[in-house]
Amino acid sequence: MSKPRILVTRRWPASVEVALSEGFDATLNEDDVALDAAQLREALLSYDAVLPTVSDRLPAALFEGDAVRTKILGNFGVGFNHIDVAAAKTKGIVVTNTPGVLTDCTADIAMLLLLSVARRGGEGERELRAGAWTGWRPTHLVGTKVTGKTVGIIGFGRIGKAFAQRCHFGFGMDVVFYNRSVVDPVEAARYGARQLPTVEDVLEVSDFVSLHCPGGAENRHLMNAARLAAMKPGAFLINTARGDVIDEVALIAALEQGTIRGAGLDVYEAEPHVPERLRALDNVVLLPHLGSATEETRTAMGMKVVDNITAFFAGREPPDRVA
Ligand code: 8YV
Repeated sequence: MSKPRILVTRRWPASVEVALSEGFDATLNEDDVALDAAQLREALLSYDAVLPTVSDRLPAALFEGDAVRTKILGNFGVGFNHIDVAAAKTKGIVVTNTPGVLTDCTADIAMLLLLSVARRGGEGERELRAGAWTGWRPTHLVGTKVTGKTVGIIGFGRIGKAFAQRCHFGFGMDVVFYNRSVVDPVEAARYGARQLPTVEDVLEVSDFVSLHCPGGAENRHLMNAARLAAMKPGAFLINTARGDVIDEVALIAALEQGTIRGAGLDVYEAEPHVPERLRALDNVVLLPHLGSATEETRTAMGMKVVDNITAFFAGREPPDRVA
């Protein structure tokens, strides 16, 4: 029997590409340039499996028509708001993701952003590299102490919990969170955290707010102008979730006007576009979507995709089918 034809839309860790090429009739994207809508549509017509990443937009329109050949989308990543899962489902296409393996590294990046923005690490690095550091002085780049402060987490899933653990047990912070379902207080206490009933309750008491909820329609612009205004004066916002969870235009205004003190961002509304007004601000630390970017994690993510499509084509239930 011939091997399933699969398309890997970007370059993946070498060991994973080897595994894919051994198990499947795999086409690799040698150039590593993001595919456009026409190429993705063509891929759905000609491959049994397409393995997309967050840089591949798969809206409902791409699934329309009768000739779709793809049976599974093995997404490289835990977030899948770039795929219209409902539209895929109407074509009988299974969608899988890679939960669990990127939890620690994404929580680490959130911590890195929190520390960098609080302690003005980005500003300091830029100043030094520009040759503008004039020497030590008591008032130079004075930031905000982290220990003893309150951090508010929006979304208490795997990554939210791992971040809570770091904040509470590693950095002596008080941790509160909002989650759409109720979390057993004993479970929450294991991560040093306490649930509050609403997002507003969290914003009211938090010196730092960190977003760990999914992107997509349900949380689009959860942090809008009103919620940014409801943050404590002098508070910081951290986002390692998805860009669309924040109204970026409202965020820029809040940062420019000093409604909030700073932001640490790893994700943006229209990646890789990052608005110039945001890039011009000193009180932000901006990373290019690095949440899961470690050798260990990217390899583990890839191997999870291999497991998912292997199970699927062997007639078994893929371990990470998304609902
Ligand atoms: C991934 C992420 O690297 O898994 C996710 O949801 O945000 C990233 O860490 C990216 O999505 C690659 O597809």
